[in-house]
Amino acid sequence: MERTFVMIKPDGVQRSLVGEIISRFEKRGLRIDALKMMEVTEDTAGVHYAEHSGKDFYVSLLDYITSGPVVVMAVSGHSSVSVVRDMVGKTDPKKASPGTIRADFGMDISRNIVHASDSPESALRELNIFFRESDYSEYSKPGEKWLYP
Ligand code: FUP
Repeated sequence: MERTFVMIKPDGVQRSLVGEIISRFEKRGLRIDALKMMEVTEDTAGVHYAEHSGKDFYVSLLDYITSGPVVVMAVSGHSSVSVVRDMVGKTDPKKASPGTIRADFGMDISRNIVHASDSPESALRELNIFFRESDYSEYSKPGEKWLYP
């Protein structure tokens, strides 16, 4: 099992897409291990998006991510990092494949609805920014053995 980090960004929350997005992961057979709604502080946003510091879109990216509540979650399953990235789609919704979250619900790279970690290393780093060990729940899902023999 692998765990990845997902954030439904402020536009996803404001457009009432929280249930739709979580539902896609659940129906795929992934497991939600931790989940919360929160507001991201400027400091936390800076840590999360440190790799983009100095880029031309950095300031507006931080403004956007701190502009309203987000929903953060830990999503687990076999190869969950790449499976979830594939479900989320390319960074620019205009270039994302139909059927992905970003393509199905967006058109604007600066309002691309959802974030998902791009590697197992990023997943670990990002999960540690938003969650502590006691936030995670462990449970098995009926059908899990069938989904992951
Ligand atoms: P992703 O991993 O797909 O979320 O994409 P990046 O880490 O490259 O970018 C993080 C966020 O910065 C994107 F979700 C949207 C924003 N961004 C822009 O606004 N403009 C750009 O040219 C690139 C990224």
